[in-house]
Amino acid sequence: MLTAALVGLPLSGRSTVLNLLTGAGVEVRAFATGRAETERGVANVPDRRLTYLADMYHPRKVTPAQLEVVEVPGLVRGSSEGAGVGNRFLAEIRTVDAVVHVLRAFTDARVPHPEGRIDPLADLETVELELLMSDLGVLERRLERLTTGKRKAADEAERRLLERCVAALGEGRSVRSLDLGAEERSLLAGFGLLTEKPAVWLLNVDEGQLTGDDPVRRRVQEAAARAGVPLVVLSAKIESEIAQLGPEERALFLSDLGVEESGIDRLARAAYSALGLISFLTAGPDEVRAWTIRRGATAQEAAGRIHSDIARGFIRAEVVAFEDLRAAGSMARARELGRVRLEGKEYVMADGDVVNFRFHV
Ligand SMILES: Nc1nc2c(ncn2[C@@H]2O[C@H](COP(=O)(O)OP(=O)(O)O)[C@@H](O)[C@H]2O)c(=O)[nH]1
Ligand SMILES: [Mg+2]
Repeated sequence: MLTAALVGLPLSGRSTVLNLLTGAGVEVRAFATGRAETERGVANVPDRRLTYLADMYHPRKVTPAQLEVVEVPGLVRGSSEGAGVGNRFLAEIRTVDAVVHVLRAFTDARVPHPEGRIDPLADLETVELELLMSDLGVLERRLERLTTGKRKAADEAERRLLERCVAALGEGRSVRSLDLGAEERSLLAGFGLLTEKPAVWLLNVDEGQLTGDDPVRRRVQEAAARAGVPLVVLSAKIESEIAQLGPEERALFLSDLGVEESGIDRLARAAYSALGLISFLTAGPDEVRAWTIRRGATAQEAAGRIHSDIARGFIRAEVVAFEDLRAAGSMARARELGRVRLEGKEYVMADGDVVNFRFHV
């Protein structure tokens, strides 16, 4: 299962968001206490296609896609140089697959901001600088080894690549922003560079900042568009209230806010998508289920997600796009309309493909 890390300054709302995503029951505190462990949990990725298929098949079980979420504690200004406990956790972020930057825009006198002012873009810069410095340290140590050791021709390509990365970081640019080929990316993969990981920004706002022309929200939206990073705007406080409601009240509450979906649901899907993941679906009277694959996975790889025997004995995949199935109203009708295709091993799966694999054992 792939992992997304919630990263941010203390008291930005990470624990609140982790609880909302995973129901992990992590303690939420109004003051930064310095006590710090990595908290983790598993989040369901909400998918309305599953609800629709469940209405169609009345299965015994509905299984959504999932991703792991961890809260990275203790990042403050100076962490990469050993301030606070942050340095330890920078190493921990190296193992995750994507980073969610939790940015505080809410104002609350009972929750003191560690830097004494509300400025989400400045907070982002503070945290990104720590990630950048940490990457710089990793690359410089490696470069030193490459230049002082016996110089091998095979190391030359790596050395040039690392120098390019170091130059970018030195100018305050992330490794993500570099235009790298597949070979270069795989050379870098082992370093777990923090600024190379896909990112999502989460702006945690007050209720009043959710709608209308809020200048803070607008500035962050513009910066996200410039950086090409997906942005989710939500109020963790309101999301916590929504989470207490039953399904009907919840729908009413959301329609009062003028939205169809809670911010937390949007966040889960944004992180899933930033991780490069899509879902294919299987449906029957036993189970309706979303299965996670990488974007670009083939039908045979998808079959292997369910069982290695299905991949090995793969004959054909019967595939219908979810939207085609919905338009047809039933699998039988979709078949009559010629919407159900037979695909081979090499077929590249699309998000929302409803699939039945034919295989021999
Ligand atoms: N007013 C307000 N308070 C919030 C919001 N999100 C979190 N908080 C509060 O801020 C404090 C710190 O939240 P927490 O999730 O523990 O932050 P963390 O340190 O980043 O894990 C807690 O008292 C939360 O109740 C919000 O959207 N609005
Ligand atoms: Mg916390």
